[in-house]
Amino acid sequence: MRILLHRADGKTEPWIKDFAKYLPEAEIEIWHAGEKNQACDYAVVWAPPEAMLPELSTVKAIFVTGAGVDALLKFSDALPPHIPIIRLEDAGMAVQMAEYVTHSVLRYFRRFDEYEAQARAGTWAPLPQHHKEDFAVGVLGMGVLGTRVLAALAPFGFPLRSWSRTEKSMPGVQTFTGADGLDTFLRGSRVLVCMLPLTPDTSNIMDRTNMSKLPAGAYIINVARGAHIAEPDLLTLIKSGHIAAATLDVFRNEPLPAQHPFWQEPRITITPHISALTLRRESVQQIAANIRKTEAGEQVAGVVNRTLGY
Ligand code: NDP
Ligand code: OXD
Repeated sequence: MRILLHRADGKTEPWIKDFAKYLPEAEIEIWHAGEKNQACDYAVVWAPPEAMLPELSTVKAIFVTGAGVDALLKFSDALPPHIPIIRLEDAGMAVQMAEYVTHSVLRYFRRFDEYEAQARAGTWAPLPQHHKEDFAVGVLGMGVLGTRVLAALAPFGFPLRSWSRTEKSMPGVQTFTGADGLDTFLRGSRVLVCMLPLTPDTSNIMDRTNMSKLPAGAYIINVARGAHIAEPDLLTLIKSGHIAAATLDVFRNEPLPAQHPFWQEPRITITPHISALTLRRESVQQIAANIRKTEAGEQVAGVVNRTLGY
């Protein structure tokens, strides 16, 4: 069995070693632009270059080394529809998301962002505490990662809400769906956490109209994709005070360009797309298990619905 691997960073050796450990029967072929590759059974990619599409169109399945598949699905029209695209489910990312989002919610709830600014200014001034009942946390997207984040937040006693495409049920979480549900969901969410996949339906979902529905003094945490947020609208609403602060891990253009106004806005906390890193060993183990299942004709989890875009 032959697997075609593409890594944009060129660091393929550790992946080859892990595949040798978890799928020793596989030979790994590294994709290089302009070179003739041997025919492969499977491909393992994250954000493949367009030039790789001919090779991606002949494999039995394409495995994506991430939870989001937007960087591959932008080429969906060029990829034969019968080839399954299989994403990572959790593979060590869910607990990282739980850490990141819990940290961010607690930082705002306990006003540590304001205390950090005070400390820089040499100011000693205890602030009034926020109240949990005024601090509902709303999670957009209740999938593999969103559900884990809600579970991590549950012990702290925040009112919890979620919004998804299909109906969900989770003890202690008020769930919403659809366009009508979104309106009610937003109006009651003091902290809005975005954990949606990027699809035509979710692009720009956090625009001026929707962010204006959040209660005054709301907080935004975006750990999904930059294109979920209309960036100029967020700046306007932060400057007006309607949005108190935002923590952003993802951006339309990454790395965030040096001239981007977000860098100058102290109420925006920026991290470089690290909220849940792809863990190589866990990823290779999951992909290897899924390849074995595919070879055995069994169903695998994580198959992307190309019509829905996730
Ligand atoms: P899942 O597919 O498991 O969950 C997606 C959730 O979004 C589901 O609950 C789904 O609803 C909901 N959803 C999708 N479309 C809509 C819609 N139109 N309206 C309402 N709800 C919708 O994905 P994961 O939880 O595994 O990952 C989520 C995203 O997180 C990824 O797509 C990726 O972009 C991002 N991510 C970011 C990382 C980072 O480091 N910043 C790392 C990993 C992931 P339903 O359940 O009804 O289908
Ligand atoms: C992912 C990511 O989607 O790392 O897995 O962004």
